[in-house]
Amino acid sequence: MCDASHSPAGTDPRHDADPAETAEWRDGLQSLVEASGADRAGYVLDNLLGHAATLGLRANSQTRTAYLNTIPADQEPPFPGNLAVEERIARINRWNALAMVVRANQAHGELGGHIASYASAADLFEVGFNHFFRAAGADGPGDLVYMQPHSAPGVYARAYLEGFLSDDDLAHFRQEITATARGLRGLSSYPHPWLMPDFWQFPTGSMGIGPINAIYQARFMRYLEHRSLVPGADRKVWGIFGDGEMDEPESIAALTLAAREKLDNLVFVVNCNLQRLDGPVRGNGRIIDELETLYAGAGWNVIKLVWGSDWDALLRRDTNGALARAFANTVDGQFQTFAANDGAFNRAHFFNQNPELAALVADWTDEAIDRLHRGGHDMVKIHAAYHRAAHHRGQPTVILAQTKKGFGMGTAGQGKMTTHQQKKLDDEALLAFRDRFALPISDADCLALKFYRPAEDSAELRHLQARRAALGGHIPRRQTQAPRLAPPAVEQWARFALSADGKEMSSTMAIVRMLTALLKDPQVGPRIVPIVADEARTFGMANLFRQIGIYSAQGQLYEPEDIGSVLYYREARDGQILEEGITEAGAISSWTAAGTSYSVNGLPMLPFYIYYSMFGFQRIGDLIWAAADQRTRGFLIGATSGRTTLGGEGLQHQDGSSHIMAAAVPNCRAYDPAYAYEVAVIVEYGMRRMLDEQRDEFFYLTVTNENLAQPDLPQDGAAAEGILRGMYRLRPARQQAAVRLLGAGPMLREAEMAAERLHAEYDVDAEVWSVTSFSELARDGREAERARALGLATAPDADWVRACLGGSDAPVVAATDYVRAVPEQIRAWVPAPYRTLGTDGFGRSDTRARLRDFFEVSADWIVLHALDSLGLQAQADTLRQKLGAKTRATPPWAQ
Ligand SMILES: Cc1ncc(C[n+]2csc(CCOP(=O)(O)OP(=O)(O)O)c2C)c(N)n1
Ligand SMILES: [Mg+2]
Repeated sequence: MCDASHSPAGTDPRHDADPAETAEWRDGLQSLVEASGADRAGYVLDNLLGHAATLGLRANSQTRTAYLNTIPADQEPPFPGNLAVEERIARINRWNALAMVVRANQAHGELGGHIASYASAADLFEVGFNHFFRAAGADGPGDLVYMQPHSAPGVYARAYLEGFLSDDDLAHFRQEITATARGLRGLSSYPHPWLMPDFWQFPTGSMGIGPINAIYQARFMRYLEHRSLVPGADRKVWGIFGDGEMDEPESIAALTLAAREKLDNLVFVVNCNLQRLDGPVRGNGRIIDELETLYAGAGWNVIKLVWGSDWDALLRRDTNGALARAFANTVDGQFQTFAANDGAFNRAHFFNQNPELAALVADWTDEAIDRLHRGGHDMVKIHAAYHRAAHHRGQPTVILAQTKKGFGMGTAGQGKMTTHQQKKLDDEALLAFRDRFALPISDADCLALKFYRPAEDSAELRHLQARRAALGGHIPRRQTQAPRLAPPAVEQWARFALSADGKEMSSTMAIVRMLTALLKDPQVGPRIVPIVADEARTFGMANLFRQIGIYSAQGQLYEPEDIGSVLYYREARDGQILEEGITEAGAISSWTAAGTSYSVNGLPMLPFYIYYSMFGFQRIGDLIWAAADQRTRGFLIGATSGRTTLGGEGLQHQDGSSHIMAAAVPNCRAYDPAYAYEVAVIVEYGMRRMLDEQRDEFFYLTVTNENLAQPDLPQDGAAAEGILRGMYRLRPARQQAAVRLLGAGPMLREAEMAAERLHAEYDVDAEVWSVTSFSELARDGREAERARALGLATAPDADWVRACLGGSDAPVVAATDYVRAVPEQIRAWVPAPYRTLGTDGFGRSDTRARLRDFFEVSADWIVLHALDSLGLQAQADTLRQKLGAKTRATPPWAQ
C-alpha cells in the first residue's frame, strides 16, 4: 500500500500545519489548469519550482504523478488510421505469433518460444508499424527500432501479413538448421543479424543490451550530423523493451547521457505488463511509478499510458478522486491478480472496496468491467503517446505503457504467474483465443494451428500495405550494401614502424602514432572514430584532443584550464573523439554504433575503441558478443595489456584471459603482437578486410606499454604472411635448431633472450618464433583437420602450425603473458614435445621482472623448460638451484 503523502487527491493531515491554506494553493493551480490549460499550468509549476530553488526552499520535487495517463483524453489527437481494421490486423498477428510458437513446440517439444510477451505488446508494436516506424527509402534514412527479443514471433507475424515472410518461413520458427536442409529459411528465436542479415538490425536477446545500444545509437546519429558526415534528418530511434528488463544495469546506465545530450530523436516504449519471468516486477510497489521517478529524475520526458479510453468515462464520473486514490493504494501484485481474473472478480475486489467506487460501476455489467482496457491495449491512446513523443523537443521520451501479460490468453495465461513460459495451449484454449479475438478461422484450421492471411484485396491487407508504403516500406530490414573504402598504403602511416631501426618504443605508443597519422588521411581519416573511456592520457592520446577535438553536442562552454597548452582539452561540436567517461558499456555501445554505420547509415566508419584490455572482454563481453552478431566492423585495442607487463597497475587491470574470451567469438580476429611493425601489418590487414573487402569481422589487438628496441620488418616477405596467419620465424637457428621457442606479445623478448642464453651458456641452438595469434593458428589447424577428415578438395596439405614447425621433432616451448589455455589451443598441431608457459593465477602489483619470475615465464624459465625438454638434467639442475626451485613447491596459480 502506498504512503498517504503520495496520494494526489488529498493532503496528509499529519504533516499539514494549515490545510485551508494548502487547499487555496491547490485551488489556484486547479483554476490555472482550467483557464489556461495543462501546458501553461505545467510551465508555471516548473517555473515556480525553479524559483523555489533560488529561494533555498527544500522543495520535495515531485517526479511522481498520479497513477493516471499523462495525456488527458481531451488532448489526444484524432486517430488518423482505421481503428477497426488496425485492431483486426493486430488480432491476426496475435494469432499467427501464437500459432508459430505452439506449432514449433508441438513438432519438437524442446523448442520454446514465448507467447505472453507479444500478446501484451501487440498493440504497442502495431501502432508503431502503422503510423510511426519509417523505413529507409526515398524520403529519408528511416527510423531504427530496437525490438524486445521474445516478441520476435509478433514481428515475424507482421512481416508475414506484409508478404515478406512466407508460410514456410513461419513454419520454421526456431528451426534454422532444419529449414536450411530443406532449402528454406528458418526464423531465429530472437533478433539475430548474423543469422538473418537482411532482416534484423539489432540483436537485443540479452536483456539490457537493446536499451543501452539504442541510446548510444541515437547519440551517434547526432555525432554524424554534427560532424557533417550525414545531413540532418528527422530520424528516430525507437526501443520497445520490457519492464523487467529495466532492472538490468545496462538498461538504465545511460539515461542521464540521453537527457544531457538532449536526444529528442530517441523514444523508449516500456511495456509495463507488470510481470517478468518468475513473477511480478514489483509485486509490492508500482513499476510504472518507480520508472517515472527514475526517468524523470534523469531528465527524460515521461508519458504514462496507464488506462484505456473506456476508463475515461469512469474517471469523468469520479468527481471525488476515489479512483485515483484506489489506484494509488493498489500495488502491482494486486493489479496482476486483477488481470488474471474476470469482471465479477474485479467488481468484488476492486470496485467494491468502498461505496464510492462501487457506485461508479453500479450500472455496468461484469462483461463491461472485464473489457476495461489498460492503456497499452488502446490504440487511440498509444497513438496519442507516440505522437507526443515523436514531436517532443529537447529531451528523450519514455512511454510507460501498462498492459496485461498474456493479454487475451484467457484462463490459459493472462496475468498468470507462469505465463512467460507458456508455449502449449490445449484445444479449448485455442478455440477460446480465436473467439476472444473474433478471428475468421474454422475450428479445424484453429486446431491445426494454420496461419491466417486474409486475401490480398481484403481491407486489412490493403490498409496495412498502404500504411507501410506511406512509411517507406517494410521494417525491420537490414541494409547490407555499403560503399567500399580503400585504406591508404601502410607506408603512409606506419613507415616509422616498418623501418624502426632499433628505436625504443612501446607497441601502445606505436599504435597511437599510427592512429594519429591515419587520422590525417583525407579518405579514411574522417571516418575514424577514436573512442576512450577516460583513459586517453593513459595511452598517450592527449595529443589528439587538440588535433581532432572531443565531440560535444554543446561545443565548449568554458575556458579550459589548460588553454595555453598545445595539447589543451578541446571540446567541439564537430569533435571526432568520443570521450565516454568511465563507462565501458557505453563506450562499446558507441563502438558498435560506429562499426555498424556501414549498414545503418550506408556510411562506413572505422571505430578504434582503446581501453585497458582487462575491462573489455571480461567486463563487457556480452556487449561484444552482441556487436559480433550485429556484424560490427572495427578495432578493439587492448591497451595496455598483459598480466606481467602491466606491473605496478591496479591488480584488477592485469589481464591474463582476454585472448581466451576473444578466441570464442567467431568473427573476432585477435592478435597479440610484440613489435610495432607487426601492429602495422595487422592494422593494415584489418582495414583492408573490413573497409575494402567488407567482411563482417572485427579485430582485437593487445598492445603494451613496455618500451622495446623496435626492429625493422624482416625483408624476406614471409614475415607479413606469418604475422597475419599467427606465427613466423623471427630468428633462425645458427645451424639446426635443437629447440624451438615461441614467444607471444611481450614474451617474445623473453624468448629471444632465452635463445641467446641457451646458446651462450649451454651451447644449445634455439630458433625463435613470434606468435601473433594463437587463436588464428588454432582456427587454421581446426579447419585443415576438418577438411581432411571430410575429404574436402579444399583441404590444405598442412595447417600453418605444421607448415612452420614440421620436419623436426625438436621440442617446442611457448611463452605468453596470458593463461596457458591460450598457447594450449595449438597443441594438437605441434609435431613435437610441447611445453606452454603462461600467467595462470591472480596477479601481483610488483615489478615486471619479479612478476615474470613469479609466474615462471621469464627467459630463465623458458631456458629451464628447454633444457628439461631436451633431457639436459645436469644443466637444468644448476638453473633449478638458481631459480630457488626447492622453495617453489606451490605453483603461482595456487597462491
Ligand atoms: C541478460 C538476460 N538475462 C535473462 C534473460 C532471460 N529472459 C528472457 S525474457 C525474461 C523476462 C523478461 O521480462 P520483461 O522484460 O518484463 O518482458 P515481458 O516478457 O514481461 O514483456 C528473461 C528473464 C535474458 N534474455 N537476458
Ligand atoms: Mg514484463
